[in-house]
Amino acid sequence: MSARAIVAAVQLPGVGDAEFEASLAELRQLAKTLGFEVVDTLTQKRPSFDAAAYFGEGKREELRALVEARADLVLVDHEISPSQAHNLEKALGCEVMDRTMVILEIFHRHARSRAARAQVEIARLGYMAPRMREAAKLAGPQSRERSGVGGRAGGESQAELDRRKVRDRIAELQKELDAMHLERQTQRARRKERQGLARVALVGYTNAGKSTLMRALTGSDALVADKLFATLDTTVRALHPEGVPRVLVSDTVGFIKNLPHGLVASFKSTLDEALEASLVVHVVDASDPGFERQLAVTEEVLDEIGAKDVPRLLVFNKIDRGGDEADLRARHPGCLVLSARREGDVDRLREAIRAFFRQRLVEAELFVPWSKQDLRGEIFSSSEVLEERSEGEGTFIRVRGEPEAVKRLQERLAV
Ligand SMILES: Nc1nc2c(ncn2[C@@H]2O[C@H](COP(=O)(O)OP(=O)(O)OP(=O)(O)O)[C@@H](O)[C@H]2O)c(=O)[nH]1
Ligand SMILES: [Mg+2]
Repeated sequence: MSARAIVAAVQLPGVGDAEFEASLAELRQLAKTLGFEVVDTLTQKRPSFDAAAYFGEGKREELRALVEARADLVLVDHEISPSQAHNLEKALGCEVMDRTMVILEIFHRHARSRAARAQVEIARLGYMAPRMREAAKLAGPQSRERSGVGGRAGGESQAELDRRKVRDRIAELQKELDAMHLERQTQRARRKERQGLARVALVGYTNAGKSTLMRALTGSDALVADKLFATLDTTVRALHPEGVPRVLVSDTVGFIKNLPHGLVASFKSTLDEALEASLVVHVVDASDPGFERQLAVTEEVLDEIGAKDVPRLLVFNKIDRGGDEADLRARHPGCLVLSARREGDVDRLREAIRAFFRQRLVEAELFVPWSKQDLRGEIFSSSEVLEERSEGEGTFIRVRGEPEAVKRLQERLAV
């Protein structure tokens, strides 16, 4: 049987009803992703969070009665301090998870690759460390005595020891990640050499349909799921059918409101893919009532990771489920409105991507002497051959390709 959860939140004065509701709905979706059954929602308007226990005393009692009657845990729609969490748990007599912890838990469960797992663990340790300190503080002085046995460094408390362990572990993971990062960079550089520079990254809010579009565009088998953060690793595939230039598409981790800061930092390297792309396709779920906010959050995170200046193509997806197409077009000039479920729509997106990369192509005439005919393979694979004629000392080949690819061919022929 799945755990029963109550979703609970304080509505602060500056937060409108629609925004508040959307955020609660999102937390319910997050809870569902973790396999919880959400049995109730409890909210309270307050000028600020209760400093000691997030909710005021009356609400805490109401919540406690609800928990006793029908729930196993409470999910709070804010990040709360370690002592607030601890006091709230004591008052309610059940486990309390805040929004950050819920998201971290999802990332933890969905992480597959070595890199993603290490990144999530760093973020989790960063989140847990102050909470461990809080628990140790509350455990009192006996925890200090415990550290005396076993001949550990004199006077070091259990909490200090734990803290050092956490720090060491984070440093160790970071070292691993740096090594993986370096390896990825080398791979990427090699890929660039071999396959050219036409890169497009699909980015957007979680559940917007990035992986669905990835599948449709590339014929790959990216994981698609009606879950939040189904994708944690970047995958790269060629746009299908292949053309010139060969375009590589990458699918990336989704964004969310209040993405825990530890995660923004750790997923930065994953999102390097987006930074290196020549084109960012920003996918938005047009059928979601909160899509404007989701769009804004994604733009913010893109800014934060330094992708502000990468050319953007805005794509409103899921239009088959809802959304006002005319309004979207009027308000976001140059956007595409489509459904990943309609083949014709996906063709339009593919064509828009191709058109973007075609604009950058240059034409050049290469002279290939007989002694360098072994370069023909490279010429044909890295650019489009428009015309070819043999004359005297070799062949003239007229090509169209990416500026970098053409330049590389010219350099190879010059030596
Ligand atoms: N009706 C409809 N559903 C869609 C469309 N595109 C995607 N979906 C559904 O939306 C859900 C999420 O799709 P994904 O492709 O996994 O979304 P994502 O952006 O990759 O999500 P994360 O990896 O979690 O960030 C799935 O259930 C899809 O089948 C669409 O155009 N129309
Ligand atoms: Mg995905």
